[in-house]
Amino acid sequence: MSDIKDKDLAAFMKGVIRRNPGEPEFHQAVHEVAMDIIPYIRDNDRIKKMRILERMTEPDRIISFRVIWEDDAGNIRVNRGYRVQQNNAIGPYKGGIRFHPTVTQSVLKFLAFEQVFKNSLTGLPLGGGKGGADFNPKGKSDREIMRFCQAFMTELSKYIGPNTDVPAGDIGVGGREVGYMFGQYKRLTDRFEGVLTGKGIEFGGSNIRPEATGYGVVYMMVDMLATKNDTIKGKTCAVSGSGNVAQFCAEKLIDLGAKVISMSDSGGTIYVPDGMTRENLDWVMDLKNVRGGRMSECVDGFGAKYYDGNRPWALKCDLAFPCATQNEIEAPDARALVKNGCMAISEGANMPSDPDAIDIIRDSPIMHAPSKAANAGGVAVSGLEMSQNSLRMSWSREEVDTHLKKIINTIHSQCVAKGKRADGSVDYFKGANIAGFDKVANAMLAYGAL
Ligand code: NDP
Ligand code: 2IT
Repeated sequence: MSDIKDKDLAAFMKGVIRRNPGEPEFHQAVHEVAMDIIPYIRDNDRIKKMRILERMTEPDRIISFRVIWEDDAGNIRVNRGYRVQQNNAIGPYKGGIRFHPTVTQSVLKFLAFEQVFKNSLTGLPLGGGKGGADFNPKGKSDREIMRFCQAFMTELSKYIGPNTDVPAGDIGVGGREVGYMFGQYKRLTDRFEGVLTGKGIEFGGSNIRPEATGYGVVYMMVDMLATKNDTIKGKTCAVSGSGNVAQFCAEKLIDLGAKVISMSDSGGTIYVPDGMTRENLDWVMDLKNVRGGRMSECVDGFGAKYYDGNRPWALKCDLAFPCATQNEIEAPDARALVKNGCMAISEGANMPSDPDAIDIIRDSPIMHAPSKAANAGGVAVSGLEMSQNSLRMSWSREEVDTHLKKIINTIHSQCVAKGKRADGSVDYFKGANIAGFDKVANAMLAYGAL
């Protein structure tokens, strides 16, 4: 970041890097926001005097704890758990839990920081947080997963609550893990309350929550294409990932008549030139959610082509949906997307495009919805799950889906309102950053200086 031209931005980033050494993902996420916000607040003396942006980059607190559990062979295992409570200016801390061996404090801080802006964009009263552990769920038995989740919650339960901090799922944490964690919270506290979202439908979960992130990513694309009087139908779509977000992104695309030509996991990518059928997707869902298999098995499963390397971005596509993990679109990937005439990208994963890729895409005609806008459907329906828990009600699939579409549509409108360029095109990154910032900043100002 040594080549930053804006002097205020360079000074600000220098401070962030000094205070948070060795946290490159966090620096990247803050830089991506600050490059839009610093020019935006340049003449706003009140926001500058009250140090709002500086305060937003400092988590309210970070809890880090030891997680001890026993594997099936009777060995004692030690992992590190975290909860980053970033900002609760507009509501209780809210954000997922990630179980993956690459989890570090830096990764969770970037996710928690992003979550603050995302949650603000939803229009719901949700602050931002994120948690997780460096636990690798791959190859673990169901009982090992259960023991880990229980051990993790034994400590986490001290810091969360329905009006304090409400975790949910993320990479490596789905309905099963949320169930184990909710069960342990209930056991420890004797309280049945909306302390986690993404719960099973039988114990306070919301309809459409499993689908919400993936569906929302596609609804954002629908709204972007509508600005060009275009639709999804018949478009060739490259999807990465094969987990929760990728699966329901692919499902909605197939429902809307698009051609899904790829999915991937950390081992490799499947290529289906004529587009996946609903049956192919069901096969993948069973492979990933029930059998715990690898995408390479799709070759025998339904005749997919397969190549090593977990990125589909060199495949010619009209629309791209990164739904795996951070920094999965780098400069060469971005160049390939531009060269192949990709029209638009809707980000399902958090921060999937690295800074060089963002620059390349910004200089191209590609419409590019950032994760904090495009994948906000997941946390938005989590917010609706909290509402239903408070009301002791359960809304129908249709009701929740209608809310979800409306929320994404409003996020799209906010991006357009705050991100419109002089030539009429939209900088969705700038729009999302400014719209997300405004609400949190105004709340912080209302609370006064201390
Ligand atoms: P899952 O655990 O269900 O799936 C993750 C997918 O991404 C798998 O296909 C996995 O492959 C792949 N993946 C994970 N880490 C890597 C890596 N380091 N390199 C390559 N591939 C990787 O997670 P989700 O679908 O829930 O999450 C995917 C993304 O969406 C994440 O960025 C998450 O933060 C984001 N997100 C999730 C939301 C949710 O509601 N679940 C909401 C908003 C955003 P493999 O199986 O080989 O590990
Ligand atoms: O990144 C995210 O928005 C999530 N993992 C979902 C968070 C939530 O609280 O539903």
